[in-house]
Amino acid sequence: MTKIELMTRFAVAPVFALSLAWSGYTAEAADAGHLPNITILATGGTIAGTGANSTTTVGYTAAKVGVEALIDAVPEIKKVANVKGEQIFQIASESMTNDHWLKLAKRVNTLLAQPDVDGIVITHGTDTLEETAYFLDLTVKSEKPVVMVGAMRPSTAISADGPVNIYNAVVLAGSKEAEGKGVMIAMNDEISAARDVTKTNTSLTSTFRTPELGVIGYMQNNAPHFYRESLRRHTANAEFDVSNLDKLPAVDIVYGYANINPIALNAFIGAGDKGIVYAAVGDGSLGAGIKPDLIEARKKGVVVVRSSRVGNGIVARNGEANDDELDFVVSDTLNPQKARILLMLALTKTDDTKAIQTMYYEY
Ligand code: DAS
Repeated sequence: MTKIELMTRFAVAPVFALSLAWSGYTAEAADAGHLPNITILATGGTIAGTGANSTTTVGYTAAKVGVEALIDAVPEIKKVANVKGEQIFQIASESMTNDHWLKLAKRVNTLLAQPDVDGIVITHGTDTLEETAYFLDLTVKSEKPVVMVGAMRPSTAISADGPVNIYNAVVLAGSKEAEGKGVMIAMNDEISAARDVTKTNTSLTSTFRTPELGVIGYMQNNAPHFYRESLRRHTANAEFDVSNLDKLPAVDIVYGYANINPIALNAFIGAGDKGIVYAAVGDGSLGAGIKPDLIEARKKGVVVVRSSRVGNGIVARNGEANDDELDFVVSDTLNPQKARILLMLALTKTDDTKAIQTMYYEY
């Protein structure tokens, strides 16, 4: 065992065992004869990160600890599920790409098609966790639970949040109540829906929030407690099939701000983008410095989606711009990074803006 793994096991197991004692964990609670079969797909991130010492919570190295060490650091997992680990990637999630997403979605669908797999947990960096979660929410072809989990403190830190997050994610993925809820995020004892959750703080363990629409439930005392679910289409009820896709249409995001200029937009158009998401100010407002170029982009056949940098609320169709006349699409409540994901997948099906607009109201 490497020094890192020793540190990892040493640093997290006692803390985690203590926290389980507090949560009233009883090994007998799980009926050993009927444990769910859960596969953990590890992709890297802080949850697999290591720091120079136990007080290092920034400036550590992400994506260092392997999936088996993550599982070994939480021995209680094996009392609530039959767990298998796969190291599908080992990257910090700021480096996640469309290619990673396609590979991950295909692997998830292959595993969930197996009768001996009851659910999947994906350990992932927090920086793009919400994006991967939403991509899977639109491309997983199963009702079985898929739960994403990360950590804001490296595995070597005092009170690392990864172990209890992984434990809760495995319990959630193995629970009947989690079926049909879409891709979920289980962190900080909360259960969030992939469509609406977003990272709201650079360093707090409570960073994943759904500011106005709220969490869908809590993890407490080794069980999920649900209070609502998303009304939007997802997973088995989604129309997108990536099984035969090797790449996704080029879609980029242009960020809106005072004194905006069209240089970045026109560079994307010149590079051949099929779609643009404009992260506009306010309710999707188009400043004089960008509107003509967005109109020109549409005339060249690029699908233009008005989203908002504000982060919450509906971008109203025909509100701040005449979308009917300009043939633009609005993102509804999807933030720009998620609006990009839906537009990429929409463009694998159609370039008809009326059909694409309908997708933003259904997903
Ligand atoms: N760099 C971050 C990432 O991999 C670390 C983390 O928060 O997981 O997303």
